[in-house]
Amino acid sequence: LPLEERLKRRIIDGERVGLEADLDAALAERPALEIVNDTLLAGMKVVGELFGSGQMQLPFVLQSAEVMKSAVAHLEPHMDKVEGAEGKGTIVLATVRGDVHDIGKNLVDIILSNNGYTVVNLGIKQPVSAIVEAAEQHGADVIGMSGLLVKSTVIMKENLEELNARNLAAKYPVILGGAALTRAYVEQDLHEIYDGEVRYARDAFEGLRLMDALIA
Ligand code: B1M
Repeated sequence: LPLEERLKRRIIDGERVGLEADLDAALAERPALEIVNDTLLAGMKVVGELFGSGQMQLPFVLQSAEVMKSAVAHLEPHMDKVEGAEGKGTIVLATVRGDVHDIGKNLVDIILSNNGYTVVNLGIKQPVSAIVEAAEQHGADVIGMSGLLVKSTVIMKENLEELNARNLAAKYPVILGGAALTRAYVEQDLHEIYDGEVRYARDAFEGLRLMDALIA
């Protein structure tokens, strides 16, 4: 198989042996972020389709996710960093309660960190109380929530209601991302209920553009 195709296959098959050598070969040809976006994410997309249609079982999805994480970790030092842009602002980032998906959230962390933002990454399955505490403790400018399950879209709504109830909505603009969300759900339905700013990020780069806009 050609290199790109082989890398994509490694994600789909959860095959780690030889991964780093292939990534290094790809790095000689293309920037790290392009490898993630065009090749590795394409592999994860196939995994999602296979799993969704019952052709792939959960343990294999987990293996694919692990290989994806190793690949991103290997590529991360090669990603462009905007030097001297530190201290642009702080975001508290979390995968919401009940949800373990964190590959997308961690990509958001990398992109924002590399572009001068301080990211307080709380991890997965975070209750709203932990998110609020961290935001207050770190003087966050923005709260970012990620979640991939349909259930998580409801939790995000509840979390916004909790921020309203604590009178924190005006203080914290919120960025939401994850596969089960739609722009309409966030920018119409959730926008209606939240007393502050709530925005949808389709991918990590839109997350970055939103941070720049919200903090400016
Ligand atoms: Co799960 N899973 N999974 N899974 N999994 C999905 C989400 C699913 C769509 C698969 C499917 O059925 N086709 C489905 C959800 C269906 C639904 O809710 N209707 C599903 C399911 C059902 C489940 C379980 C319930 C399965 C089970 O146990 N029976 C279970 C849930 C456990 C739980 O959360 N309580 C489960 C478990 C797992 C694994 C642990 C095996 C693994 C996760 C490993 C990990 O993350 N550490 C896993 C995986 C890998 C997937 C799929 C295949 C791939 C997700 C992924 O990493 N994509 C996924 C299929 C899919 O999404 N279509 C699926 C790559 C990643 C980069 O994309 O996270 O969307 P994503 O991030 C994007 C954007 O969304 C955006 O930026 C990123 C790209 O730049 N973004 C943000 C995300 N967050 C953002 C935040 C921002 C800004 C942008 O600002 C705050």
